[in-house]
Amino acid sequence: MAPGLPDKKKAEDEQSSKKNLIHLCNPHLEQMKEDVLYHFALGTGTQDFPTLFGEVKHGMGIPSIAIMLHELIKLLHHAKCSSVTVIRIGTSGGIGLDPGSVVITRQAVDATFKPQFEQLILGKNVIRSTDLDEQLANELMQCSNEIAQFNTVIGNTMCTLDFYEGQARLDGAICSYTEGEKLQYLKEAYDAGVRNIEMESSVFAAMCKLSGIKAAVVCVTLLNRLEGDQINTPHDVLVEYQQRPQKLVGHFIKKYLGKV
Ligand code: R2B
Ligand code: URA
Repeated sequence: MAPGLPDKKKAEDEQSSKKNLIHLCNPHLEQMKEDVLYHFALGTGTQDFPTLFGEVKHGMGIPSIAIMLHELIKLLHHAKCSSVTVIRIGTSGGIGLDPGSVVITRQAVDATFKPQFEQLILGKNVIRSTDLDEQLANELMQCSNEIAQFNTVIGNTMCTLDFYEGQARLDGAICSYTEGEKLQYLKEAYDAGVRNIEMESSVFAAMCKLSGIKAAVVCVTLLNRLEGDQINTPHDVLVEYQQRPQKLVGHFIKKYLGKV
């Protein structure tokens, strides 16, 4: 519990953090001193689970966001929402930018730098456009200029199917190319206008376009991929970086609602 907070606030905080925890439908577990996860060779008595796994994040990449978007788009339709704008915010690896820079996506491109999203549907390759709303991107850039707290650029975003070989990293479990080949590829990406790499923007752009939803992508870069692959920036710095897209989009929403 946070010290120094009034009792009501403490209780609310405790309740809201409990709400987000995984609920186990088994009252017996609470009575056990230790829980041994036999097949994982782990035990709560011998390992510190929150330290080991507390920061694990599930639900990354195209399949996860596509499933979510199918249902979100249907929800918006059933609710008869109109003139909807959707903005994806998140993290990415930058190319040729100082870490912490924010990229507003001009075009979401695939690993061959084409502004398209390819998907196998009924066994056939279907190619969909990943165009985003240019005016919205410019309005977001204007918001970043207004808050003037971090470097922001408009650039292409490469969307990949994998974090390691798919993003030309040298530190995956498998690597089939040299450092020189990696750097050549990233430089080609840069020359094609790519300023950051992430794993959701292409299907996001394609699905929003097909559904007539105005869309934008705003991602902070956690590292400069021309300088390395590992994300070893201190945790508190990463937390601050991750707030940048939220700050920018928060400003945009307030402006849109006439509150600034
Ligand atoms: C950016 O960061 C995640 C991978 O670390 C992925 O969800 C993405 O697009
Ligand atoms: N997310 C990615 O997809 N790649 C990075 O390098 C960093 C975050």
